[in-house]
Amino acid sequence: MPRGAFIAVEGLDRSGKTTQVTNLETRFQAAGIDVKLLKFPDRTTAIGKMIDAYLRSQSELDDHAIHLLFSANRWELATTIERLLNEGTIVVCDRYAFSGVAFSAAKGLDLDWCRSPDVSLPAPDVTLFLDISPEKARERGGYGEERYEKEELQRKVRTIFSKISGEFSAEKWVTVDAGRSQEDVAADVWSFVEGFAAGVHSPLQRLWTRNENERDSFNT
Ligand code: Z5A
Ligand code: MG
Repeated sequence: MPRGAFIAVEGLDRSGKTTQVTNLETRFQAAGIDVKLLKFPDRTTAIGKMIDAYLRSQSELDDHAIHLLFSANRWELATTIERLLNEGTIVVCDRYAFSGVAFSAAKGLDLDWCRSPDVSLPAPDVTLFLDISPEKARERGGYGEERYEKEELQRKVRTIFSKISGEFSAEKWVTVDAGRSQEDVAADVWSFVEGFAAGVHSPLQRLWTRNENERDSFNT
């Protein structure tokens, strides 16, 4: 029996990730396919509550410490992700480890150091990167109140996402122009993932390890 596909959706602030993952969930469900939507940070866990307080500027943490908490927040769901995939459920993630690396590196931390705590997490079969210019994002109501919602940081984050994307093959990292209408973006997103509806026959890979099909793997 094929396993479920692991689909990550990444992107800048206001790029429409939550809108698009919700739409994907609806489309897979309508097709009678088991799907589970996850969101990182998962603010419901004990670690997630610490992250939430930090993002709302209700607590202060060293940049390395908050980075490790974001990673731990993924690790606490790693076995759940693996179990769901093995049961044949499609897992769709709203942000994943690439956000972790991009935001912390944009703050000035070493890129390879940023990757290390996430090495060997379940690797997405495909990552859809919703790309939007800060100008377009601003048209969507501007940035909010949270710590990272500032244009200068978002520009740096976009540059680092672009660097990360260069490490993956075109099948594994798909950049979608998210500055268009919700319907146009949704049509593109669906065209890239509908092939995964039937499941995946290859084994689940591990993020940033030798067995992951990357052009320029962290460990090689
Ligand atoms: N972070 C980190 O540092 N390290 C990590 O490891 C992880 C995350 C996982 C919180 O993330 C912060 O955590 C984030 C990165 C950091 N900081 N920043 N920036 P979050 O995921 O919880 O953030 P969020 O609150 O969900 O916001 P968001 O992700 O930026 O929004 P979005 O999901 O991309 O967009 P949306 O909610 O779908 O849409 C935004 C608005 O635009 C909304 O009014 C929509 O109706 C509208 N919209 C959506 N699509 C369109 C189109 N196509 N046209 C016009 N309007 C649209
Ligand atoms: Mg969101």
